[in-house]
Amino acid sequence: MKTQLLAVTLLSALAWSAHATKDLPFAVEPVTAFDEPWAMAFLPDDRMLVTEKKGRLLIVDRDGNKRSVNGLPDVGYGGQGGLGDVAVHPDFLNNGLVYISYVESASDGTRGAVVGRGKVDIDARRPILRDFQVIWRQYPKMLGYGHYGHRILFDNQGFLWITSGDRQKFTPAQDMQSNVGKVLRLRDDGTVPADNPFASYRADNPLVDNIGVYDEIWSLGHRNPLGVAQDLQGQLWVIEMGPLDGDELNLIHRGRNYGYPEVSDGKHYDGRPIPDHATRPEFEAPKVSWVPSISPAHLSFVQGKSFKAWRGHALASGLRSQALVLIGIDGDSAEEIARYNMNARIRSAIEGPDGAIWLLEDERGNSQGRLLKLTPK
Ligand SMILES: [Ca+2]
Repeated sequence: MKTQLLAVTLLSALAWSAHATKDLPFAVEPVTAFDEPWAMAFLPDDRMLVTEKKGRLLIVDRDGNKRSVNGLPDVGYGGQGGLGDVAVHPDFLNNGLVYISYVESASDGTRGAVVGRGKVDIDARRPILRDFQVIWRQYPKMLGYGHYGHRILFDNQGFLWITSGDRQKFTPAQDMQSNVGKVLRLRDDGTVPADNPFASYRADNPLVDNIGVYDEIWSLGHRNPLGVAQDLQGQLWVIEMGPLDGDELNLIHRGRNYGYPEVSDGKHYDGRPIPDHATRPEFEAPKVSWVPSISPAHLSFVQGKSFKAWRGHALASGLRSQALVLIGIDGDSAEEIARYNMNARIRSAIEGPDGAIWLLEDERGNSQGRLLKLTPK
């Protein structure tokens, strides 16, 4: 009886899987799986680094073989927090530098995201994160377990970008005495470039000089920005999780205010309305806003090595929408052009050096999140 039930379950699972993928314009190959995966980044040799929220960093080859990197800092795991993003320094082949973001807990129970960097010899028999140092902290630390943001990106000029979520506290996104609810631009060692929009603002205001965060800010008024990527023209885009509906794709301009929590095309979870973006033209409006929401968890752009028709398009990973969302970019405008149902919450989607598109699923219930390899049919 048990065997029969198992056989039926397996057959229906296979049938479901065939049904789920037959209409997709790409083949889907599961490669391996992880415990609460959050982010991935490619290494120069087409291996990748993958983070798991509970605090593991893994080196993964194309066949899905994994090796754990030792020596990671303690992470404040819980809610939306834990180990977060991972990025590889543009000069990794010479300096071996790997950047991670994670949640740091203070003794009084407050938390905040931090970004740190260390060196990894990825070919060592037992890889270790060495000379680790924290180079950035969310300020101030706050109570609560959500909206850390903490995506990190190196742009094509070598600047380090950090997205910092509003920690579910709303108003700090407009508060220039905090780096919460902002998009930040730093050098690779965490110092502030002199041409940041508010760098001189700090210098001109000795009373606030000890705060030390104004100068990091590139743009403000963000809610929970979970994706940051540069398009093929070099423009910077940020995708952010809106409140109840109202997710946004924003083209990021120097020193601009993106409006949260003063405006949003969504509404608060308790039903309170928020004025739409259109009512306050002084705030930068999103290029795409999603009502209902897609719950975007990540953003990347496609070079089109294998997926040639997608060249220049953006990929947004959907959690609640369980979708891979394809977004067309035309100059400074954008629109959703396709949505592929993946039947799983998608954490991340990145085109690899091989031209395949790699998807990282979120964990689902007790199952692990899979790494999927997408190739054109
Ligand atoms: Ca906005």
